[in-house]
Amino acid sequence: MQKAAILEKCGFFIKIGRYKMEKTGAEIILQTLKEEGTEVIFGYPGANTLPIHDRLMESPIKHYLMRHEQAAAHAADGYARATGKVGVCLSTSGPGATNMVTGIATAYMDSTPLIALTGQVTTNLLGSDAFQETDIIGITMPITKHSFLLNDVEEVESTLKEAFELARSGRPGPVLVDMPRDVLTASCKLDSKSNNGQRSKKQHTSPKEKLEQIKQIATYLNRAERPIIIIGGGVKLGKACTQLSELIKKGRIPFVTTMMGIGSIDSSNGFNLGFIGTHGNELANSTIHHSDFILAVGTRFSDRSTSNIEEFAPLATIAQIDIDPTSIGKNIKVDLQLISDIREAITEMIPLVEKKERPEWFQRINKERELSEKRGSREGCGPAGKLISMIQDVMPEKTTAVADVGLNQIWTVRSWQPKTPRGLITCGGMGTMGFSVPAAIGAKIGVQNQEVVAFSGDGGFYMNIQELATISYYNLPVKIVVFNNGNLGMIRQLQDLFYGARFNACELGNKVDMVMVAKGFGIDAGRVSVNDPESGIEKMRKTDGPYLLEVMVDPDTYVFPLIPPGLSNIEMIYRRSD
Ligand SMILES: Cc1ncc(C[n+]2csc(CCOP(=O)(O)OP(=O)(O)O)c2C)c(N)n1
Repeated sequence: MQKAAILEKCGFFIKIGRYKMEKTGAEIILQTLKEEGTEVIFGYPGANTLPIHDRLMESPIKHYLMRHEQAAAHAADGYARATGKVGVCLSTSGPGATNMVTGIATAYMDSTPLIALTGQVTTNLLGSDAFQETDIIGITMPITKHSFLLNDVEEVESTLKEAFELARSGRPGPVLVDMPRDVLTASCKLDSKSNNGQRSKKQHTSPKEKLEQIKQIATYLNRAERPIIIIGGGVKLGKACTQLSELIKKGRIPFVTTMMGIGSIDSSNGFNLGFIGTHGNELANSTIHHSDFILAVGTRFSDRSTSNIEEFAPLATIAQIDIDPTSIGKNIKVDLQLISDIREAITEMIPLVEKKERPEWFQRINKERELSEKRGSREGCGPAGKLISMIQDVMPEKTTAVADVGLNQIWTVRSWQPKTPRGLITCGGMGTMGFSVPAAIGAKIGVQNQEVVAFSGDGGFYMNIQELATISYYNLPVKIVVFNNGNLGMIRQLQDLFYGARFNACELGNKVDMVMVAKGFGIDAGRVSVNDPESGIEKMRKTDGPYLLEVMVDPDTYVFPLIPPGLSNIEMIYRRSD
């Protein structure tokens, strides 16, 4: 057999110029991505994705070569969270695809719109344990909105369009498209079986029913003496921040947020009581506890927000609005429900909400605020929190902060005051260590005119340390702040408080010279003590390119207050000795 014929049979051959009117699967994918607004792909190649990488050379879409597929998914996730667009990541089959799984699950838990493209062995080998074959569809079904296998080149365009529609519609989330190599190299006429991604849109509630439910919620809200609004991540995703802000101001209703909801509404309007949950603000938790009516918008009441569900908001009637029917009543029994686009629902509710002063409710809240400040609950972030605020003070107003996981995450989300809904990015649902650096790469590429600072602990930083090479190679001016306490700090705190200070498997040690490591990757770096950070912050600020600031922290620096596991959200502890 001739070489060309052999290559074609093996699914390697790209038929350039042979079928002038036809396109290969790879070309169709890139053209559809472009039509769907994709400007960048975060990826890592393998033999099974080479047909795409080859065609990418002629495409206006820029491919960023990450150093690990997990990081490619986090970068696409960070890009999506920073821009509101759909992020796209690409890996090869087998190990490349499984490496992306953690990143896909992270996006799924926080409803980030993402397209994960995975290479796959040729269709004739599917199910034969072929080299680098993995059933990535089976693996990812529970962590995607849907996972598609491309069986036929004629389905490529319509499937990809459907994937985009799914990723961004309703409650957004990741969608995986698995691409056998022979489908990428086969060709067909474009549009042959296309349905242009027009899915039948499910109507869950009739408009009349919906209006009735909106009226009912507004009536409860107007009658309530101690109402409160809980803002979840769905408010940003549903682009309902302005409308909700208007409703809050009109009804003078205090609000709290979940961790994902932080930054949705301008905190300086005086109605923000902070965020709720295990590591939330005391005032937010206690106000929820005493409220008589809760309007929960775009939140699924995760266990991290509610703590002990049996004792959550014992006095309140609860109304929940969400676009995702499966989120309604999923974790907490609710009294009133509305399945709806949040922006539409709130817009319709504004005229129905009465102007009220609520002097007694605010008096009570202010008293509680004073008490909690006396108990010292605001100082729980200590010197690390101060350093984060100092960094925010010297950075431009629209700087985006990306938090990792651990004590550093709590320090960051409690201390960084986002000025825009997308000004603080963190992974709430999965709590994935190693998220911040790759997500900051994606965010920086998405919002190039804005500064991006990643905050991490030493443990999380090691988890995707290879991405320093990506930052350095593309000279991305990302700033990285690593809190180095030589420990898995949050684990250490839990062992200290709840396991009789029997520390095990939490010490990382201080043998690694992070400044030298960063410089080895070609990134300028400096080290400061958390108590004396000015010079380091200034150097970081003045550096045009990427910069790593290593911040030395005492391992006994913890985060307070917190709700011990299993307790209700008013049973917080304030110090080690409580
Ligand atoms: C991938 C992953 N593995 C394990 C955990 C469990 N975990 C949560 S916080 C934490 C410690 C984080 O340590 P570090 O990154 O040093 O941050 P610090 O708490 O010291 O700020 C660990 C191990 C996790 N969230 N993610």
